[in-house]
Amino acid sequence: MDEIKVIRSEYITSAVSRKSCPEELLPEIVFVGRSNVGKSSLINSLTNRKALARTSGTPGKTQTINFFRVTLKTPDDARHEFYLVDLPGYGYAKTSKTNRKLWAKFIDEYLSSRRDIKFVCQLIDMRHPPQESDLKSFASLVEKNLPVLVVATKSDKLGKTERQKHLNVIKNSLGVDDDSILPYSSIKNEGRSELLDVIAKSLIK
Ligand SMILES: Nc1nc2c(ncn2[C@@H]2O[C@H](COP(=O)(O)OP(=O)(O)O)[C@@H](O)[C@H]2O)c(=O)[nH]1
Ligand SMILES: [Mg+2]
Repeated sequence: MDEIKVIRSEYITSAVSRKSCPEELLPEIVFVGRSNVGKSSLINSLTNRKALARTSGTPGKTQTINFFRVTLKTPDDARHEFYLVDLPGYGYAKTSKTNRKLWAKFIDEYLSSRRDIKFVCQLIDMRHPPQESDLKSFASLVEKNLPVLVVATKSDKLGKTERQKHLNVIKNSLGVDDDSILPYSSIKNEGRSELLDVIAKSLIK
């Protein structure tokens, strides 16, 4: 079978409040995770772009909800448009409490806003067990009845044995099964075609 191709991707806007989210309603695939988990890198890898989402070594900069419009082509030659939505990274130690509360409120409003969210990718750094903030984020998504795919990032940093061990720790601590977790490496593009597959399926049904 031919693979799913990303035939177009463009930055649309950075929203600072619910009101500044795009008016045009398209299906949305959302990405959430701690600062530095590899979210921007994953977005670039998925869209095959070098710097669609800016990556940086200094975490905590993204305090906006960033919308990218992406067009996929499936093997039947059909085109599917969606927004790839990049939420502000959480868990950044240097951020003030007030700031953190504001982010939480904004994210919460967006996730509860009845936009057409197909599913949320909860990114977890595969090298470490989920942190307190990851568990909180995951629980709040589940509580909102949003379908969640756990994406275990930076898979290239682990050897074969560690990899399985760490995946099991993540699965057990979040209580998800094999179908709801996907190892990903933005450097090797591991997991890319699987993620495109999940996205395409969510857009079709
Ligand atoms: N080895 C490896 N490093 C990664 C991967 N993804 C991201 N990184 C590195 O992790 C750091 C943070 O990545 P970034 O995408 O900016 O994270 P964000 O803050 O979640 O957007 C950068 O130094 C990236 O080069 C990956 O899949 N493998
Ligand atoms: Mg980023």
